[in-house]
Amino acid sequence: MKLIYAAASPYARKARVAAIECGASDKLDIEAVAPWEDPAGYRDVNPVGKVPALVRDDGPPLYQSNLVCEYLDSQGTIKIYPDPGPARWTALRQIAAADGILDASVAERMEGMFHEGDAIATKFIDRQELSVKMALDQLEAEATDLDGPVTIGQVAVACALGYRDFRFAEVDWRDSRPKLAAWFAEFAQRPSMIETDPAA
Ligand SMILES: N[C@@H](CCC(=O)N[C@@H](CS)C(=O)NCC(=O)O)C(=O)O
Repeated sequence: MKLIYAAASPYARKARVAAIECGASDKLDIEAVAPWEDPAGYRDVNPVGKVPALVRDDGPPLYQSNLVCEYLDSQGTIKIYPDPGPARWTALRQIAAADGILDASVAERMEGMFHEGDAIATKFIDRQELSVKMALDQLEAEATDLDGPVTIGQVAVACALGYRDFRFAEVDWRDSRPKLAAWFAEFAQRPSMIETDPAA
């Protein structure tokens, strides 16, 4: 199977980290694309033109990072999606917060890329930053839920925090969130995170 990704994409990073953590990376080829350039044929793989996408050996391609991650988990040797029960809801809630941070951060970045000067909608940007702040505050309040064996929830949160550091380094998130900062400092040292670091 083949994972189609872009090195700077935090959603694709989530899939790459998940593949490594669940032990599926041996079965995985990876191919970098530039989604914004609409590579020829890519919309046959992912009609909405985004990364990541997964070309499977046993079925049609999968796209949308959480779907890709869940399939990778089914192909791996170590389960990172907890079984049904409270731990699974905790992990899925962490994904919701992490994806919320990413969706708001990417939308904010797009606003800056596609508009200039007075055309930039500051009200829109402020709203995205509020979403990021509130989701980070939730993760800080629930930081003990991030302890324990690696789950997809931890992977998603780490990739969201990594994206903030990568694209929004000037906006400090650590000072008022010491537990989240300490957790991330440790998680960021995992080989899966180092190998997929967009800044490397
Ligand atoms: N919800 C999607 C978001 C993926 C996404 O937005 N990827 C960006 C890169 S960070 C992309 O490919 N953008 C190209 C586009 O929007 O056309 C997922 O989880 O896979």
